[in-house]
Amino acid sequence: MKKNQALVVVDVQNDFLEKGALPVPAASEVVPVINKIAPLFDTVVFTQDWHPQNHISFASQHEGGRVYELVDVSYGKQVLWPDHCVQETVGSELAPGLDTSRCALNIKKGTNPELDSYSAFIEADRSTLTGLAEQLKERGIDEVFVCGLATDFCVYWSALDAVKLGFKTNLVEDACRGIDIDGSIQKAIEDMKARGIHILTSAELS
Ligand code: VGL
Ligand code: ZN
Repeated sequence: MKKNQALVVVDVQNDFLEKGALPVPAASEVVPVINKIAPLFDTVVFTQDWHPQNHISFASQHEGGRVYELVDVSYGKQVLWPDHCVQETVGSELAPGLDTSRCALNIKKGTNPELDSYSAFIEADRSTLTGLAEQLKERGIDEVFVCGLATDFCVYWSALDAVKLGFKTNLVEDACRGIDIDGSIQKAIEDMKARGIHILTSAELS
């Protein structure tokens, strides 16, 4: 791959694996695919969902809150999730077997108790930057290849924001798995295509 291209590996963490707190079906299948493509890139970013124990996205923090329920919060609608990816717990660690030897940047997001961040670039208030875009631009990167978990949440929001922030954006589809609430994976893929995100497979990279 070229110097101006980065691989962005979103949230491949224990809590999103099959036995985790917020399991993504077949999630661990992305690990060998990511390990295969990471060496093709000079810059590899690993993001981690990194919540405090009292995070606003946890159903446990809302009276009568139910998992997958949509509630109103100060910055709009928030899906309520099981407690997941709590900072410094096993659940928030990157998945075992994931080769991070080429990691250039590690972004931790969702750290503010009052604010979620599906996106690796812009938090859910749609204005707070995580710093990733700036760090990539400093390195001369203007094209990203996004993969990881979950296709229909953090991968989707990260890819959309990459476009918004001026990056040429690609999705490595077989290096992603999704949660799929009411067809949300297909909806996310269609929306990404409509916004000019190039969908490709790992076999097309070299
Ligand atoms: C994610 C739900 C809640 C994700 C993170 O990584 O896709 N999904 N927090
Ligand atoms: Zn989260």
